[in-house]
Amino acid sequence: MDSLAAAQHRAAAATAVAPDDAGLDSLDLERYPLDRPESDLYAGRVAEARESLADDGCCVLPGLVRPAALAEMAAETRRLAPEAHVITANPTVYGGSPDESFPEGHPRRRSVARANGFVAADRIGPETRIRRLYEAPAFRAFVGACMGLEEIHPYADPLAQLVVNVLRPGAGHGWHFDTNEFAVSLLTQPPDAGGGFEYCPQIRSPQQENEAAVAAVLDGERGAVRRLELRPGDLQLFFGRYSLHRIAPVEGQRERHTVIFAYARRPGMTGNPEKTRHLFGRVTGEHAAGADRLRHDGLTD
Ligand SMILES: O=C(O)CCC(=O)C(=O)O
Ligand SMILES: [Fe+2]
Repeated sequence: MDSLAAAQHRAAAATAVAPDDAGLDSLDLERYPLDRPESDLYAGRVAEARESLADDGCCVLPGLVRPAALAEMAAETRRLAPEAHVITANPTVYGGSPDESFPEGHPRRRSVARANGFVAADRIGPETRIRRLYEAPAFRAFVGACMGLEEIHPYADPLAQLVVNVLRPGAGHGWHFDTNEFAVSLLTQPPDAGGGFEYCPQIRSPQQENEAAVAAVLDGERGAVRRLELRPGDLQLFFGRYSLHRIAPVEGQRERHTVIFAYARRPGMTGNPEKTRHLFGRVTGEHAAGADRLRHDGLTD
């Protein structure tokens, strides 16, 4: 091969996207070169995300999804939204039923209003842009790198690993912790008003539940609360297992739709059966088989 042909060959090899990574076609790869992990720009994006996560427990990647792909994703979430299972019970911030054996005011004794609906992962087909992006190894590798981890895994829960969160007018999604360590959200349809994301960065840790601080937030204390206005197409990364968070009630006529891409540090973990039944109205064989016991910390779900 002469040197020009060799250079062209190298350039083509460097930009060729592996078939598994076809879902990267939804992203603005000029701005976020997920197809070029060796590039300086990639390293810069990862460094920015890590800084923001360390500082704040949350990070936003503005405009990661291309506008044309976002329009198709929004059409997908609108089509799927009627399949959402709307939550009616009000669990604790940990997802279980309130437990009267805890003292008055303790977060395990208090229920929190939730009225969101989830479209489960098994309703989201392989042809959708949202599923294709979730499945792309290069997307997962980038999310892991931003989180400061060598390797992350798809959350093995067959219902909760990829969901559309649907908030109808008037509905909010009360204070809670997620079971999986980190979540990535993409707003596909903003409401007319309301529906803001609020969070308390790393209010608990694997070593410390910090229930007194959680109770204070439930009592209306705002000192630890931060607020974020997401725009459609921005990707938000945060530590949902450690950062208490909620979505304020949606105002106006339009539903709020987000896609939640869920990841875990280790393979095989699923939600517990009680929480799963509550969130999705059903469980699967994996839940019944007890995969939820694969916890790597002693925290309450
Ligand atoms: O819809 C969002 O922005 C986040 C929802 C959320 O916290 C969750 O689904 O656990
Ligand atoms: Fe959450």
